[in-house]
Amino acid sequence: MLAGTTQAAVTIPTQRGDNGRSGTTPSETTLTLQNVNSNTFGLLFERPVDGDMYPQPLIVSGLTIGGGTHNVVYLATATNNVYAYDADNPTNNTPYWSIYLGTPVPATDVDCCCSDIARVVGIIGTPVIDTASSTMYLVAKNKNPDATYHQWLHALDIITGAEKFGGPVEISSPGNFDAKLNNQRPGLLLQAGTVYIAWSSHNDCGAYHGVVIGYNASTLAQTVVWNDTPTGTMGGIWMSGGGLVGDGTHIYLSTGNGSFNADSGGANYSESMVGLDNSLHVLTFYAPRGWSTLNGKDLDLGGCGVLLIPGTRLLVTGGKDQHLHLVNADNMGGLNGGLQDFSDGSGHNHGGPVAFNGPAGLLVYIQPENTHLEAYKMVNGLFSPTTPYWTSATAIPSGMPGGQLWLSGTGTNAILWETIPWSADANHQTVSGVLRAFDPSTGVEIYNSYQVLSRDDYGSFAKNPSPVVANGKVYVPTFSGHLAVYGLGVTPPPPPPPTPLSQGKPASASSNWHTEPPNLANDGDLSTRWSSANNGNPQWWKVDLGASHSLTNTTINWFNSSSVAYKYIIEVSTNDSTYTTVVDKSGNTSFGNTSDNYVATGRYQRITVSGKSCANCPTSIFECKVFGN
Ligand SMILES: [Ca+2]
Repeated sequence: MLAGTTQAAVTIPTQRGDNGRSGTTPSETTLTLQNVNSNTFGLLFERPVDGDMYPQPLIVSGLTIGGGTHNVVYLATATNNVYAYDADNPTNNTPYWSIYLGTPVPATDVDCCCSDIARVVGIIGTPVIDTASSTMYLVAKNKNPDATYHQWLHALDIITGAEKFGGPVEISSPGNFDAKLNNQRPGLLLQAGTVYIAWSSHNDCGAYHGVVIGYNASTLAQTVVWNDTPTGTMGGIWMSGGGLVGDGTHIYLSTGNGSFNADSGGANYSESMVGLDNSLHVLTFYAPRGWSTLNGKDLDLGGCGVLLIPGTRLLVTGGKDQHLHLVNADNMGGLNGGLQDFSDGSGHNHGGPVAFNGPAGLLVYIQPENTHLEAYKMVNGLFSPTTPYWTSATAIPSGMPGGQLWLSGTGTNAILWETIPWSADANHQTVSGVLRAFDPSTGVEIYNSYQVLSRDDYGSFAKNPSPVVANGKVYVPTFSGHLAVYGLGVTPPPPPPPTPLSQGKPASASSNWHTEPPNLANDGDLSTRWSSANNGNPQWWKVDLGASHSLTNTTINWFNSSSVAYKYIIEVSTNDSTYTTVVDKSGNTSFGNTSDNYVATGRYQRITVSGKSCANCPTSIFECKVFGN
């Protein structure tokens, strides 16, 4: 913490910060709309990791660890590595502890149609931390030397990394769960002393089921299992890594394509939102209008994170159907039920929505793929209207997955953060990513990591996890082998090079080749040039600066400068009639571009070439740049 700050230390123990999956840090006061800009905010430091960060970073503040009191950031990767790093000290690049949880599964072992997870499948879902018992729960997927596949629930001491409670325990539920086919994608939920874990599949490979299994957080004993397609198939619980939603006594989730007969009393809940009690009994469900059409086109409802809008009993999610879906958590309404279902763009929704009750009222933000970041206003528990309150003008990439959001601060100090691919489609490949920050009331971008790319680039976009804001810093997971940490106090970027006084001003010459007129020597383009009409000497080129200036330097990019020495003088005039020589290089025998300093005042400048080391070549200049005030 910086001296003088009074901000309470923030802990982020679970995916999106809390069991409602709000994705917000309301207590953040260090980062403001005024100081988050590329002059003061940028990349502070990185923490190395082995593997791609599908899980979101977690933060525990004020921990007694490493011989002191520290804020710690916990990182997990698809290679089954877990790290506990200092969250603040830029130079402390040695983790307090790290642990390797065994050989992950090659992605090609479990994919059956196309690449989804980039390289290997180890830890994918975001772990959950119980700060009361100092325990982190996570699921690792392994391939053994005998080519068998396994998944294990680990309970790690967050101070030491040691296994706790007799763990790890191997996950098993015959008929419901398959260690190879099932993909532990959603963030884990810790609620009522139980760790709830959900699974989808890899692509739609094999005869899998969507499944939720609960384990006693103190004994790691399996306590409850819910199969969402017990008499059918599929119904994967993906949520693009979004966590199972909990309110203390209920669990909410969404499912992908597969079997469905819940509307006729059956027990199959594909392509639905489902509310369960803590014993995993279904209490309520929602299946969208046009269910069978969506299902037939692989337009899963369950491909997006689910948000319990803070202060309400409303759940909102997006679908691959390019719609937002709003339901009452206590009575979702069954097939064709729900409160609202309307188009929110031209692509799938993946990263879940974030809500903010600020100066503009209650807004819900989402960035679907192929669609600009947008905000929808809620009035009296409904989206009103169902068209965006604002749509950001910031450019978007083409293709998956859209953006992953987080909101920090309150009132007029709130900032909406986003990670998103810079320009390419991250569906089946790893691509460059950008961190962006917006004014949540207007959608105006205030910062992005490409503004000073040499300082702020984080590398490859991490698919699934959102950035996390805690204690004045922004933690950005990547697929580039590190966590990137952003904050205040960076070195400002160097000022842009001055524009020459001469650029674009009227130019003339003693002669010119018909396709290479004088203005091509001061058009700001190093690929175009003025050339004399023939090889004879002398030749001159002249520019009218438009007004008298104090002049300090002339830099010339000569044609064929690496093999031709130009003999020249530079003259300055106030009236285009009387010229004074300010640089005399009439004896020059050196190759290369030239940069000459001098002190002079004038409106006109003339370069006269009296000779060249090459007899049979023209006088030609790519760019002549005159600098001054
Ligand atoms: Ca040029």
